[in-house]
Amino acid sequence: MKQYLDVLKNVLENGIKKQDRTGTGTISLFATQARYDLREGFPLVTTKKVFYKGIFHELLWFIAGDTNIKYLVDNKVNIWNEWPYEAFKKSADFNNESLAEFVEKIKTNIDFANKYGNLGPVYGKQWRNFNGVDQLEWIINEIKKNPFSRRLIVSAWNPTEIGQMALPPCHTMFQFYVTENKNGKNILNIQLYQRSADLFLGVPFNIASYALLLFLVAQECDLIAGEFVHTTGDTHIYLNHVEQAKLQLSRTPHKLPKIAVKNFTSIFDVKFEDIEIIDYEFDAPIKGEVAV
Ligand code: THF
Repeated sequence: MKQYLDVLKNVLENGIKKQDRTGTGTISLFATQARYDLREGFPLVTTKKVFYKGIFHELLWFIAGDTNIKYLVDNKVNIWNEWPYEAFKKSADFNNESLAEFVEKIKTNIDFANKYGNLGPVYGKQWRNFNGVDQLEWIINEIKKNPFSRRLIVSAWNPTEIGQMALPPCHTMFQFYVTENKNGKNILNIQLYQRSADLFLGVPFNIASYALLLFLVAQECDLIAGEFVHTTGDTHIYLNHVEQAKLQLSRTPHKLPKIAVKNFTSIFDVKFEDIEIIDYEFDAPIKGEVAV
């Protein structure tokens, strides 16, 4: 994962200080690109331990079209809790509950989860129902029927619904591209355009998430998973992540793990338990606060 470390280094060295919505402050650089070839291994950052189970649950949650944090918290994935909690704090029902108490209520009280666990029409909603269009189903059929199309695009950026989202999408759109392979199966590639990239916390998640999406769509369409091209707009390191980023840069990347999905029948029926990461070698975890 030298590519990831190169972007981290580039932003640390060339980024400029920039104020941001959360008030944390960042070092930021506009427009970077990194390429990860899945034929060389699964791109999971190795210079810190990455909570990949959370990433896999999150992707299955997107694919299912779900936008309520209940599925995530039921599966011990706590990466989206801060946003509905902020909304709950502003509601009439708020009684000084802590974030942990809020999450416990989401787990144990279904009416509460329905009322306060929803993030609005975020990723899952747009992938599966963008003003009535099931983009994910459409794109899979299109790759199968018309693999060399130049229109293999899914957009999560829906201006008609942004106002209702807890957070407008950071990964705004992706495009597939099939490369002909005379010696075997054709190769499926994906490019993500991410408008805002939290390099230390979010990006290791985002890379692994889109790599898994590429892997699953390739399985579904009987293609080989090739390159994931990660293009980022506002590429930033929060000021309270700078030391963590430097620590990571002092480490040497390990060889990449492999991924396998057992009992694959369809991308819409993948079970979390069937996704396997093989030979993941990693360095010690590094903590960092998420900016809300
Ligand atoms: N907001 C911000 N500021 N950064 C983001 O990366 C981000 N996301 C999603 C939505 N808003 C965002 C949420 N994704 C973690 C990782 C990904 C997130 C949010 C939080 C996180 O805290 N990771 C820690 C702990 C993981 C754990 O063990 O629970 C980590 O060390 O990786 C961009 O998609």
